[in-house]
Amino acid sequence: MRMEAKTVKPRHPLVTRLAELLVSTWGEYLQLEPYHLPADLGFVEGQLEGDKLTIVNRCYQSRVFRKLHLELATIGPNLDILHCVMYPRPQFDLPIYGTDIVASTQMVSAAIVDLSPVRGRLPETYLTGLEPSFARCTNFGQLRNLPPWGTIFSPRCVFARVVTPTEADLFMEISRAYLRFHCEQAARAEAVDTATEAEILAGHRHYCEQQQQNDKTRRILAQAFDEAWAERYIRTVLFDLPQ
Ligand code: BLA
Repeated sequence: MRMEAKTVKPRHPLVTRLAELLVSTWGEYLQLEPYHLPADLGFVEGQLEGDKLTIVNRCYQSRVFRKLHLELATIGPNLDILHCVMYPRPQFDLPIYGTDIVASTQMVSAAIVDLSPVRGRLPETYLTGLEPSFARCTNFGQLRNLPPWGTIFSPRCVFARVVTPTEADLFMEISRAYLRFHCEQAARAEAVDTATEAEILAGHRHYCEQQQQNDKTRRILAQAFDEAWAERYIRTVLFDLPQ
């Protein structure tokens, strides 16, 4: 394991494009401040069945977001992963933007983007605002079913296999629309009362607990490092709870 500041070069164009979109949109809408991850977990390297696993994290915070996390991982010669979660501070009644891309050189087996509710149901403004983009999902050749722990996702969740360049463009356009809509909502968000805040915090906890059940993520990390490392990484970097 090494700790020096480094970057990975993702090789899949969809991963590169989405990473650039996320960082540039954050810069456009939000006043970014640094967010410090545990010192040894910003850049990590491991071995997965002889292949090198490299993880690079970028993390910020802002007035409304307690943690804006973008992770890029490359495994061996042809697997790229993008993971991103925008955790609002629990004082703001906003859903959680999350996206994950699992890409091999040939195709993207999983591309998911959602604004996940934290108080039971996605607010009406979001349901309506995201609808035109969500409706374009019918243009994906293969939509995927959510796993059993995926009850946290909203009715506007997009989960597809991405094979053609047209599908890659479509995923980018939907992601861009979801992200911009969300940043616009966040810009005018105002703090809630403490009772609502407690409810939101419970919703964040539930979101993280469900995400922690994704065995596919856990297996990759545990194979490249070990079970204890995977557990710590999942609980402190990927799906940590606010203090
Ligand atoms: C699926 N996530 C996966 C898969 C892998 C990873 C290998 C299986 C791909 C497939 O089914 O085709 C791996 N994802 C990782 C790793 C990291 C990662 C190693 O982020 C980080 C180090 N996952 C998220 C977020 C969402 C998410 C934020 O991290 C959604 C907002 C969803 N990933 C998600 C879902 C699946 C998935 C729903 C499919 C799981 C399944 O079908 O069982």
